[in-house]
Amino acid sequence: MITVLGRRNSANVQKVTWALGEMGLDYVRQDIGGSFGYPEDYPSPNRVVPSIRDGEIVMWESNACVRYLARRYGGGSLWPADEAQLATADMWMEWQRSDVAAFFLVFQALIRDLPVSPEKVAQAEATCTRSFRQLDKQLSGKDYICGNDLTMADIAIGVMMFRYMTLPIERATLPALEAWYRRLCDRPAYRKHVMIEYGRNVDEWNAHEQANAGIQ
Ligand SMILES: N[C@@H](CCC(=O)N[C@@H](CS)C(=O)NCC(=O)O)C(=O)O
Repeated sequence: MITVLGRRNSANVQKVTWALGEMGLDYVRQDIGGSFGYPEDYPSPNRVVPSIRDGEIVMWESNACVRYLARRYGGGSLWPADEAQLATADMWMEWQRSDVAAFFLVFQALIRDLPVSPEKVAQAEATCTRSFRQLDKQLSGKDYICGNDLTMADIAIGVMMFRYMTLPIERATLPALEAWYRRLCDRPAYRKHVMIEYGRNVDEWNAHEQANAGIQ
């Protein structure tokens, strides 16, 4: 049985649970991180979530976990069979790590009271718009990032879209990205694992975190 270590409201944990949901795999999730704290034997030395266990394999770093699960269990679907699509998926997963980090700052500042100046938030919002324009271009004429099917790249980037689309911020008009987001919203596993209410401030955030305890 696969074990996911991490609270349900973490976007990085959601990459893993959504991927497992798409592949129809059973797993057990433990509430760790945030207000739940960390057990002494938590695998990741950085004490961030997620980590996963699958038999002898213990690992962390959300995108590495998604790649591992997709390669082992999602051949031909989340892990594309076509080499060109696989390369594209891998590339966009790296893009997520390097180019979409600004969105985390916007989210943390608006909902979780991260102490940053309004100027820094505005700057990060502009960076997000620039990055999401690049993604909009990639998605133009396609259902998903690599073509007609959902892959691990959609998972790594798509987890952030629910928050991006529902935060009280100004958004540029990005037609292909918006159509992709609607497609994600039609997927039962996305609705279950990613479209989770997060509240409007840090108190509501913490209340939602606790309310999600124990939900797989
Ligand atoms: N590079 C790591 C980042 C993980 C990360 O920053 N996770 C956040 C939640 S999204 C976290 O653990 N925050 C502290 C906590 O929840 O205790 C990954 O992709 O797994």
